[in-house]
Amino acid sequence: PTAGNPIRCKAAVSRKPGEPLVLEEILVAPPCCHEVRIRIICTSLCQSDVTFWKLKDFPGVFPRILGHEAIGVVESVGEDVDEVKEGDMVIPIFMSDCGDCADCRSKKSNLCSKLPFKVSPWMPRHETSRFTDLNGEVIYHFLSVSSFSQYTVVDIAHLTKIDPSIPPNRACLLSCGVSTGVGAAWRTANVEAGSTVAIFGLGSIGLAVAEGARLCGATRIIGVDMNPNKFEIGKTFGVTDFVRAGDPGSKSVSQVINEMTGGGADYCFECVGLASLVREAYSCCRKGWGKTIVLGVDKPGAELSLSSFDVLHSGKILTGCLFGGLKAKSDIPVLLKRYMDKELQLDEFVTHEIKFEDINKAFDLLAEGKCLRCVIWM
Ligand code: CXF
Ligand code: ZN
Repeated sequence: PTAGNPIRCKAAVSRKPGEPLVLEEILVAPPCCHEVRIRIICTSLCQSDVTFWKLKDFPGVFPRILGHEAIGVVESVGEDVDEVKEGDMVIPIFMSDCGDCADCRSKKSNLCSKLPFKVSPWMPRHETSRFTDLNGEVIYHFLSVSSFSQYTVVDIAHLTKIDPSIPPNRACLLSCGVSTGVGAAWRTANVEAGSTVAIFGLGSIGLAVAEGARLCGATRIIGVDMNPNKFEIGKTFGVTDFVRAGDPGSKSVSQVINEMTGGGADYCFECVGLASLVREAYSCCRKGWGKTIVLGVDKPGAELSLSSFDVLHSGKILTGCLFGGLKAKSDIPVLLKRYMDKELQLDEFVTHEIKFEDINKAFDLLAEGKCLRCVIWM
């Protein structure tokens, strides 16, 4: 009978920025009201974990438990939780879907205003921690998920219940990266059949955008990357053309794409996290109707520069999205079904699978650019 009591389990604790995670025993408190304690089955490493692991000052809270792309089983629920019960399979998401604020009720937004997205060290609703180490010291949360622990506590607004028949090492990809990319093409851009798409950066997010664009029926999918080897893997996800960035040649990437497409791509996606690339994407987006979508995360404070005159007579749209603009509770089950129906590819994203004990290896693999998704089994 674990319900109602603290659980002692293993977690990979990030004690100092940029230093290897420390596998240690911790205590996980029972869930408070509107919260759920889950046993993580598997988790995978997303670039945002690495970004925040390395950041020295903002928001410098240590020790903390990173990880936000995962799948788990409900161990126990707090008061006022009736959406899930013990034994249910759930996916945690860093974005909330409360279901009753103005944003959640609108079809047009996935930016919940009841528990708005922030990089907080606490549980989202009660602003306290559920983790302590064996010396009684508080361990902080990350993105409302903290999945690098055998048990974690997640607010019900950040959980989506799923059909347990999907293999966990595939379902966990829908928790962040793949959903973000596919969602950006599907929900945010609303790519139509026959469109031309340009994707800046062919990491997991860019490839997931390609996958989403392919499912939407895009006929031309142009991948842009500094690494020419990315074209091969890109083809698996529907990339039809490749432009190498950073070539010392005379033309900029946007010039090349403008020429290739006779005036720009219908949809451009920035998936690297460089403000300068957003400008590049915007300038090879078709005048009159082109849409540029920002997915990449640049350094806090990074600014965009665009000519006001160019924007004035462009007729283009520039926007960004979190989690691809998806509403977690209603859209994840749709993606999951498309995987089960063999339409959406997930297997191809999983390049590595490792044991929890080896979690630091996942950081090395991602840094070396050798992996798309590394699934970590708890
Ligand atoms: C990101 C989205 C942008 C801010 C940091 C977290 N989400 C998931 O990887
Ligand atoms: Zn992520």
